[in-house]
Amino acid sequence: DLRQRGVQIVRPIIYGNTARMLTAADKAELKPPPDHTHRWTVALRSAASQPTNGENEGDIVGGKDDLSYFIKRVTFKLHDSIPNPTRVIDKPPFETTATGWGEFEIQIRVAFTQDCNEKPITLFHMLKLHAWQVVKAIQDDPHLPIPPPIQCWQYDEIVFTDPQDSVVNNFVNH
Ligand code: SLL
Repeated sequence: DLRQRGVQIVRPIIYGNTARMLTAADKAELKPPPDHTHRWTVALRSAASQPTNGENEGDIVGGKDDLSYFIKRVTFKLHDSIPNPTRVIDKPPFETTATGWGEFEIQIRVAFTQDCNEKPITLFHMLKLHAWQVVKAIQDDPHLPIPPPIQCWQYDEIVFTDPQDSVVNNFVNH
């Protein structure tokens, strides 16, 4: 139970969502309820390395760095209207996908590996589906093409103060 006094470990993360409007092909493939308008993914990722610009659909925004050397589990608590609203993710990628129509706050609980001996943290992300200026333009002109996918991310840092002595080395190479 030894801790390294005066040491701080800082790991940059991003959390947030991508979303896009359902296309005719999505509707054929996924057969969502008729009131569903969007398909979205909420995720927690490293912000440490090799970011992509998220320009292409399916791009992973944020680093490709694997957070599982200190994160044991990420639990996404979705709106109760969504099937299976508590999504427990035990290995990377720490993300979950759904279709729906509405925006709501998602609770993201991050549990660390046991050897870190740190309390879980909770992050909150407001799911974003609609780029309002684009929605307005489509209302005004229904012939406009489908709007581009949305990227809505928040940067943050996970900080361990006086970390457990036995885990400090795990962080050196990341
Ligand atoms: C509210 N913002 O405050 C709304 C909630 C809930 C969105 C939005 C349901 C998807 C499904 C869905 O999109 N819920 O039926 O699977 O009440």
